[in-house]
Amino acid sequence: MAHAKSRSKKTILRSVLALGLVLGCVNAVKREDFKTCSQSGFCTRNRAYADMAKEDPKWASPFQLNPSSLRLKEGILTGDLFNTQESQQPASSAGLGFELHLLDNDVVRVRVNERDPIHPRYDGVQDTVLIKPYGFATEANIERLQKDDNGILTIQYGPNNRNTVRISSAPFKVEFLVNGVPTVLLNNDGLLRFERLRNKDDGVLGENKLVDQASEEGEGEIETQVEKSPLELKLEENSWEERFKEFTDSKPRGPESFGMDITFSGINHVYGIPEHATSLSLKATRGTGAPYSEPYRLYNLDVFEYEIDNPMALYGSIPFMLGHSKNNTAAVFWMNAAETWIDVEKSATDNNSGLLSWIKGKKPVQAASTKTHWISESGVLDVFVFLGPTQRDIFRQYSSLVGTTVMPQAFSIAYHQCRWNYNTQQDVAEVDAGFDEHDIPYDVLWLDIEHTNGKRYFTWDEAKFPNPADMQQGLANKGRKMVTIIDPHIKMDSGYHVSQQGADLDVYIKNKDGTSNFDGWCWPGSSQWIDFYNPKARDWWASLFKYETYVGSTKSLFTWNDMNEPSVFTGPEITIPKDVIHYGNVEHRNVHNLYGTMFHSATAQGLTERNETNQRPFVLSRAFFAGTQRYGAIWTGDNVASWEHLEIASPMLLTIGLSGVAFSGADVGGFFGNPEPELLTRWYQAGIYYPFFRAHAHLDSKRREPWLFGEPYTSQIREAIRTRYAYLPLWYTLFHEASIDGMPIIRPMFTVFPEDEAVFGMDDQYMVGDALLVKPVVKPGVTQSTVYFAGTEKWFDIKSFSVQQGPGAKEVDSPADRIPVYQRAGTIVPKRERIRRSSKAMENDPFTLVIALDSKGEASGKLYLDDGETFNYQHGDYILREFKVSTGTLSSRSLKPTTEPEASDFMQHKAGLRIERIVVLGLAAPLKQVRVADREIEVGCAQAAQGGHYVCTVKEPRVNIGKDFDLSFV
Ligand code: NBV
Repeated sequence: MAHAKSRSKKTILRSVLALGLVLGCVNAVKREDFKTCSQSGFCTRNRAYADMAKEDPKWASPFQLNPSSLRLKEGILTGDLFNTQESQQPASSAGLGFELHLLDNDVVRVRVNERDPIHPRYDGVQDTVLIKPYGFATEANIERLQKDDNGILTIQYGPNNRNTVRISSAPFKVEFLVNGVPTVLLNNDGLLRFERLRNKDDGVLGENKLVDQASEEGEGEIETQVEKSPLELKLEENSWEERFKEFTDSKPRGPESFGMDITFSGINHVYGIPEHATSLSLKATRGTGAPYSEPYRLYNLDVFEYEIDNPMALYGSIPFMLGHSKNNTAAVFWMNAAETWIDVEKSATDNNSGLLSWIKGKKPVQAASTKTHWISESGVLDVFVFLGPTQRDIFRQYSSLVGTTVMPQAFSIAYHQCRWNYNTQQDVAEVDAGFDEHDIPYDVLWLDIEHTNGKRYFTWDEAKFPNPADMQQGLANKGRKMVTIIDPHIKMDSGYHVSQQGADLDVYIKNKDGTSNFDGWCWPGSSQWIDFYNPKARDWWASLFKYETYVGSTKSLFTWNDMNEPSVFTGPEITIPKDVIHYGNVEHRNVHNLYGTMFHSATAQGLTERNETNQRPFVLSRAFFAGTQRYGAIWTGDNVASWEHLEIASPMLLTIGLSGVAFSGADVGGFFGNPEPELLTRWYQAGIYYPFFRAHAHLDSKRREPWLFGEPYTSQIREAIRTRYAYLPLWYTLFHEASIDGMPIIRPMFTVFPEDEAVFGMDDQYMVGDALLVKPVVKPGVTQSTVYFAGTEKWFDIKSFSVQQGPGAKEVDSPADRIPVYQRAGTIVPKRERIRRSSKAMENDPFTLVIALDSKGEASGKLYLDDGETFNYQHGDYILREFKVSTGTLSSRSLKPTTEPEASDFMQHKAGLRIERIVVLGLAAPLKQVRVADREIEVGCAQAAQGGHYVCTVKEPRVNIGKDFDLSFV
C-alpha cells in the first residue's frame, strides 16, 4: 500500500514536472534524484529519536558524564561520557570521550569521540579546515572553575567574565550563559545520540527505548513477517547497506552517525548553514506550523535549475549558524564534512524553565527560542560556540579559526562576461570589441567547457582557438583578463597528458576495494576523479598550471572550477558514491563536503606557484565549505532566468557571506532560459551589488551581451555596470576589511542595525559595508519600491541626493533605469568617477569622496589601496586611510600601524594620486568657504531636488589620497 502510495506520488510529480516544462515553467529540478530525510537511514534514525524524546514527557538524555573523570589541563577539560541505555556496555568499554577546549579568542570547542573504537573514527576535518595554530586559554585565564554538589562544573570566561559554561553530568548537557542568561544550550533536549562503531553481528548497541517505542507505534514502511518492529527492521537494513534508486551504498563500517540538539535560548532568528535557496532568517522544519517538513540538508550536490524556497541541499555546505536577538548574538560551527541534516524549530520556551524563570531573582522570562537538531553521518562531534559579544566579534572569532577572505586581485571584483560558450577566437574578439563600441566597461572574458579539445582540461580546441596566447594578449593590452574552466573529472584517455600522468602517479579516487580507480561518466565521457586529499595529487595538480605545462596560458589567464561537488552523472544523487576511497584509506562519506574545497585550494596553489613574482590567484569554485574564503570566490550555480531567482539571490548571498565566504555572486541574467530585457536589466542593477559580479548564460540560451536588446536597455545596463566601476574603491576597501576581520561585504540589515527588530527577518534589502543600502527590484513593471530606512539618521539617494529620514518604511521611486540605493548619513564613501574600459585602465585615476553628514555634522569612512595584484600588501605595502568629518573639518589620517614597514615607491606613487572632488551631502546651508592649509578651494552648492538639504561639491582641493590633510569648511 505504502509502495502504491509512493508510486502514485511519483506519477503526480512527473506529470507536474511535464506540465511545467510545457508551460515553460522554470522549476524543473528532478526532486526524485535527491534524497529526503526518510530516504536516508541516519537522518531517519536520529529524527525518530527526536520524536521519541519529544513525545515522552519524562524524557532525559541517557548520557552521563562521570564527574570524577573530569580533568583540566592546558585549557582542555576531558571526561568520560556514557550512554546509560547501551545494552551491551561491557565494564571494560571505554565509552565516549568528552572534551571541552577553551580557546584564547573566547571560543569554546566541545568534542565527543569514541574511546578505543574498533576502527578510528574520521577526525581529519580539522587538519584542512582550521588554520593552525590556535591557542588555548591557560588555567590562569580561566576564572572560577567551580564544581558544585550536584556535579555541575562552571567555568567563567570572556570579557569581564560575562560568559559562563555550565557542564552538567547527569543528564549530560553543556549550557552557555551570557551575563547569567542561558544563550546556547547543548543537549538541553537530550537528543545526543552517538552510534558507536561495531561489527555487523554485534547487534544494536543501546537505544532499547527507541526500538521499544517503535514497536509500540507499529508504524513503518517496510512489510514484515517476523516479530521485529517495522521501524527496527528498517533501521537495521539501512544501517549496513543502504539503497537509493538503482544505487547501493555498501557502508562497510555500518552505522556511525551522531546527532545533538543545540538551543539558541531567547533567540528567535537563526541564520546561516548555506547553501539553500531560502530566506535569510531560517524557517522552521519541525513543530506546529513549520513551513518546511524536511530538515536543511548539507551535502554538496549538482542540483541544476534548483527549486527555490526549499531546504534541499545545493552545491556548497557551511555548518555555521548564527542566532540573533535584540539582547544577544551567538553562533555555532559544527565542524563536520560528512552529510549533515539540521532541523530548526521555533519555540516559545526552551524547557529550561528552572533557569529561565528565576535568573538571579529576575521575573520569569518567556523568551522565544530556536531549537536546532544537528545530525551527521560520520566523524566526530566537534562544535565551536561563539558568544561575541557583538556580531563583529563573532565574525572575527569564527574567521580566526577557519580563515578570512583572501585579498582578491583588483580586476576580479570588477565585471565578468561569461557564457557557455564563447565559441571561437573571432567570437571573443567581437564580444570584446562590442564592449568598447558600446562604452561599457568589463574586465574578464570567460571560456566554458567547449573551448577545450574534447573536454580535456588544460587543452584548447585548436580549430576554434588557434592562438590562445595571442587572444589573451589582445585582451591584456586593454587591461583585461581571461578565465578558462578546469573541472576535476579527467577523461580516460591514455593519449591525454593529464589522464596519463594521473594514472602514472596513482592519484585517482579509488573504488571501495581501495585499489582500482573509480570511473564514472561526466562531460568528457568515461572519467576519473583526482583525489585532492592526496598531497602528491595536489602538488602535481598545481604544477599543471605552469605556463610551460598549460600550453597557451599566460599571466592574464585565470581559472574556474566547476562540477566539484563532485558532479558524477552516473553516481547516486549525481555525485560520487560514499564508499569510494581517498588517500590514507579515508572513505569519501567522511569528507564529501570538503572535496570541492580541496580542489579549489590546489588550483589556487597552482595559479600562485606558476609565477616567480608573487601574483595573487583568482579561482571561482561552485562547491564550497567552511574555509573556502581562503582560496577564492564562489557562485550560486545554475539558477534560472526568472524573477523568483533574481529575488532569492539576495538572501542566498547574504547567508553565504555571514557564514564566512564574502566573495560570492549569482549568475546575472539567470543561467537557464532567456530573460526578458526588463529582467536582465533589473538583474544587472542588482548584480552590481554582488561581491562577485558575473553575467552567465546556458549553451542553449539566446545571446544576451549587454547591448543586444537595444535601447533603453543598453543604456540602463551600461549605467549599472559603470556604477559598479565608480564604487570599486569602496568594494576593494570592504574586501580588505573582510580579509582582516571576517566581516561580510554585503551585510544583512540586522548586522548593521542589531537592535532594530523590524529588520531581523529582512532580506529583500541589504547593506554594502555599512554605508550603502540596496533594494533590488525583483518584480516586473515596478516603478515604486518600499524601502525600510533603519536608524534615526538620514539616507541620501546616490544619484539624485534626495533624502529620506529613518526610521520607517517609505515608498520611493524605482524607475526602469535604477534601483533604490542610499548612502547612510555619517559615512564617507571613496569613488572613482572617470569610467574607462577596464578597472586596470582606471588604476591611476583620481578619487572622489562622497561625504554624507549625520545630524551632528559628522561622518567617517576608509580607503584601502594596494597594488591590486601581488602579495606585497602582506608585508606592509598598502595604504589605509581614515577620513573623518567633525566640527567642520575633513581630516585624512593613516590607519596603518606604525609597526608596519613603509610602503614601496610604487605605493608612494599611489599615495600621491589626488582627490579631484569632494561631495558633501546633508548641509543645512551652502558652504561659504573651503580651505586646505592657507589655500582657498572652489566650491559649488545646490539645493537637493527633495529634502531641503544642500549638496556642495569641492573641486580640485589639491590633496592626495594617501597623505594627511585637514580641509575646513564653513
Ligand atoms: O560547464 C558548463 C556548465 C556551466 O556553464 C555552469 O555555470 C555550471 O554551473 N556547467 C555547470 C555544467 C553543466 C550545466 C548544465
